[in-house]
Amino acid sequence: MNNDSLSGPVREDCNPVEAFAEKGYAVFPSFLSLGEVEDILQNVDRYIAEVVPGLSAEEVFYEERGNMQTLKQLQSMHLHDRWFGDFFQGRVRELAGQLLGSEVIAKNMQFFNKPPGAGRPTPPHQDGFYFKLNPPLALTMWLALDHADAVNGCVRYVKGSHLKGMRSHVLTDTLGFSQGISDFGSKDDRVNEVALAAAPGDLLVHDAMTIHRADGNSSTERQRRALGFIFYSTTAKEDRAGRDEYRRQLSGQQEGRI
Ligand SMILES: O=C(O)CCC(=O)C(=O)O
Repeated sequence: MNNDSLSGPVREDCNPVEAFAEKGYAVFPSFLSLGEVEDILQNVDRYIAEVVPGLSAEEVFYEERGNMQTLKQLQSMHLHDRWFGDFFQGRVRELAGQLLGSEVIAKNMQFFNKPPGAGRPTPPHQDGFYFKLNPPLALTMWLALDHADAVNGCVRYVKGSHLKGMRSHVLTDTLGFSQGISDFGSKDDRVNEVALAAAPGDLLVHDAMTIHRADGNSSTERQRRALGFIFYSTTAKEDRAGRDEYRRQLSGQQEGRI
């Protein structure tokens, strides 16, 4: 399925907190200036050159094993580098608190890439399935570092899906996105899916229950880089047994792939 009616990240016509509550996502065009994005990209390059060589396989994923050109995901960047750690505590954290209406925990900072010609699709999923929170009060921010569109795999949200409960998920063979919705593609999913084109500096934010996915990168030259920021509300409690079971499945999957 490929709904190609692309929406650009136009400024919300209502209050972003209300848009977020109603649709399950909100868009913040030009959240960062191009200069700030350039600064991030330089630090990403530095991180890849200096920090990545010392990280474990759970924190660095490649589309093709051993091929550095196909780097697709970095986990927990805030724990390994002061610059990213400070960034995580800044404006993004303040916005997360406003959208969730509570104090927040800055949980995970990620780098997502879809390398040209190699970037595979992101399976449809709800982040809350991975987070194992009760209640599932959390959000994810997705900050575009390149132009993202239907060709190189922009993010697609199913509007209003955050109000319709947790769908069943099954293990996928996509490294970095180990769970996908088993019965995705209903009429409701298709009618409500919105593909969000984004420019460098645009920020997309989605609720932990919002269904989202992305196509692969079918361009031959363009990367599709982004930073992800995950915040939990302090009012949400982690279901430790559920989380441990999920980690067990994930490590089983990684042993088979790496
Ligand atoms: O970058 C992508 O393709 C998807 C990212 C994602 O699933 C997320 O930020 O929760």
